[in-house]
Amino acid sequence: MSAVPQLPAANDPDALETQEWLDALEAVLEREGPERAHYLLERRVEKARRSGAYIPFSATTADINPIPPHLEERSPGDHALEDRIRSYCRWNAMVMVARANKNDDELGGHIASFASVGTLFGQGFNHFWRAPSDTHGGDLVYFQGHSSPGIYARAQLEGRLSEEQMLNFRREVDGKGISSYPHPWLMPGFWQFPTVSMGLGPIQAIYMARFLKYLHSRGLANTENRKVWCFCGDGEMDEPESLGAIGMAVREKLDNLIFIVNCNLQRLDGPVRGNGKIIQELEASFRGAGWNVIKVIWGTDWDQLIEKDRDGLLVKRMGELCDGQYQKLFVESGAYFRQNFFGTDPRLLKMVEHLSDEQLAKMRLGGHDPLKVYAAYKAAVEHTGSPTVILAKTIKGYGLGESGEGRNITHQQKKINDAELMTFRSRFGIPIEDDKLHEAPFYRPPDDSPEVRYTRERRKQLGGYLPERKMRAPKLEPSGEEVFKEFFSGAEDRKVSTTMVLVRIIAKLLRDSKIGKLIVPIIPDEARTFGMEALFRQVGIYSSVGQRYEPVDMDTLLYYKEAKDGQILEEGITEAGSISEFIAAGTSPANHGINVIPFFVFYSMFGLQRVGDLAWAAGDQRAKGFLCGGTAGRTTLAGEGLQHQDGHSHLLAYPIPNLQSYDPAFAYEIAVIIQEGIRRMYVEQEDIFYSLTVMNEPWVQPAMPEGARCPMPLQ
Ligand SMILES: Cc1ncc(C[n+]2csc(CCOP(=O)(O)OP(=O)(O)O)c2C)c(N)n1
Repeated sequence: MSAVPQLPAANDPDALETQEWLDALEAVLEREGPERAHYLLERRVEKARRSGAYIPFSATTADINPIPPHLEERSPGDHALEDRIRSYCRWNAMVMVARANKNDDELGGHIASFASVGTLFGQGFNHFWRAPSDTHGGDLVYFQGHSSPGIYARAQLEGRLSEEQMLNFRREVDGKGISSYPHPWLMPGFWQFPTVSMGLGPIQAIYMARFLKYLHSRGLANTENRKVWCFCGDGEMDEPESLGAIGMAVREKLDNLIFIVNCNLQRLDGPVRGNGKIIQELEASFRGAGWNVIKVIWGTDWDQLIEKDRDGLLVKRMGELCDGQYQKLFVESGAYFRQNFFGTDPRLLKMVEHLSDEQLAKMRLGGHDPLKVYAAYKAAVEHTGSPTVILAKTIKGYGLGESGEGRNITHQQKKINDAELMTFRSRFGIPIEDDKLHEAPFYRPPDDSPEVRYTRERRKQLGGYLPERKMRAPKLEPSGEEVFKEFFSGAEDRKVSTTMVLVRIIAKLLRDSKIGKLIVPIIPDEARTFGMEALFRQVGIYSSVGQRYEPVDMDTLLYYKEAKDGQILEEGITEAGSISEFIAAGTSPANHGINVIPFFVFYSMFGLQRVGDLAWAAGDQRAKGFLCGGTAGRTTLAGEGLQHQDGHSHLLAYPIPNLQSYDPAFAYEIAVIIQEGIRRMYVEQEDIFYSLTVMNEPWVQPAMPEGARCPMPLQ
């Protein structure tokens, strides 16, 4: 749906003609449907362009939901029951943070973010997110990290977490508490994705979706019906990583990927775009990139008003307000809303004269309306051919009352006074008596209550509880000494660089009958620098569409071979993307039940120094595999300038506790490190990963000295 430019009537030189065109279009819409109308419009635009007319591209649509009410899929759920479940989750999430901070100001935690995203999570849990089961590999959900209290509240309702654990929020000593943020080490059986460093969730989700397609295309796992859902804050979208790979998602047709941006219009300090419109801005970015964009701006209460808005006055008014104005409207009274939103035009005022101020104040936004959210999710999961982003408008601190809802301080709010508890309790109908309120008790209905039974039944239907982290892959069989043997005896007659040695080991591993197919070489456009181009032909470069062209070097032995079952992930010049893919591959044993072994080979300087936070995330996520810094060292390639002078990557690796970092000099050392690494990570299933640097200078490779392999057993 393209936005109709808001031209003042005075700019329309022939209103009658305009009306005729609009009527004709309306008739097509009614009789032949929107596709036909769209086709006719596009043909007209194309013709006009070819005749030389300048027709500017409009990346945004009107400031309303693109799915009209009559095309919304209705949720089959028990709405009243789901309403109560959401309310209990809201209450318990708020209570867990407030209680943790009651006696200790230092504990922190967040209330307002989950308060805004509650309905978006609830519909996912009740109707969409599939857990791994015999018939389904499971969806992968990247939850916004600081909304974790809401996930805990849901888990408590389902009976997965005890009240004692809830009371120990942020005090995870002796396994009796729960961590502030999603963390696969602190809560190993629960969290899959540590998402708190903003921007890293979105880019990792994109590469995870691509990796699922890769696994499927190579026949390693059936991932056809699995989806990746990623929740992001609207403030978070300012991180370069959040938007940095959205083009790739379209190129790769990642229709297994759904982003949900919780547009509560606020970040930590204040509005995300006080003077602008973040939803429209994000729509332009995603639409421009080719994503399927679903805006969930207005709730059902607004449907009738929009329906009656035949001359577009209301939609025009919706479009002209900036986010700072909306933020204020949402926290003010109904009378204020009437006067300041509708009061600019008597015709607008007339539209709402049948509604009381109280009714006006309660008009819901799309992101808080379960029906709208359900319809958007349903449309997203059924969409094919491109990724989907849902831009849901919400209120930060929804339900927190006058002091917390939509205020600039709300992000940091951790304490709730008795009056606020009472307002919250009454607004969401939590069955707690007044005289108990000051204790801020949790509310969990009994196990046999309709609410608890419903949550459990819904999860059963969807394959089980979520999130859940489990080691699903079996232990790998030890691989033979054969691959590594030649490197132990040295090559004294010729000089070889350790970069060449590494490449040779990878090439040999790829040929290994047992584990060859599990090796995943990942390269950000430096294969030729490291002498890896022979692999192009040997195992091919993964491409979701194969190779649609005859490569220019087809007549050479090592031509650039792309294939649907290609094994190399040639990422182009994106270290952030490459390490995200490394993480997707490296977490395969747990997330996909398959032991793939990634080797991410990069220009050493552009490894840990460039993408250190993602390397940290890999450690947090218990990813396995090898990070290989090629052409490292302070003395080599000096002529190329200081940006290739890496002698310090190991210092950067040092703080990551489960990253084993090596700076080998000789071929036999590299062979031992890789053989031992595979054994520890995949045979013993230790949750560690490796980084090693390899050099550019060729030198004589000695044989391994007698006894050097002790005390480490190699098999
Ligand atoms: C890289 C990074 N910088 C800063 C933070 C601290 N931080 C945590 S939440 C937050 C605000 C988030 O705002 P938004 O993304 O809009 O999400 P909301 O809480 O409003 O849903 C900030 C700055 C962080 N977690 N990661």
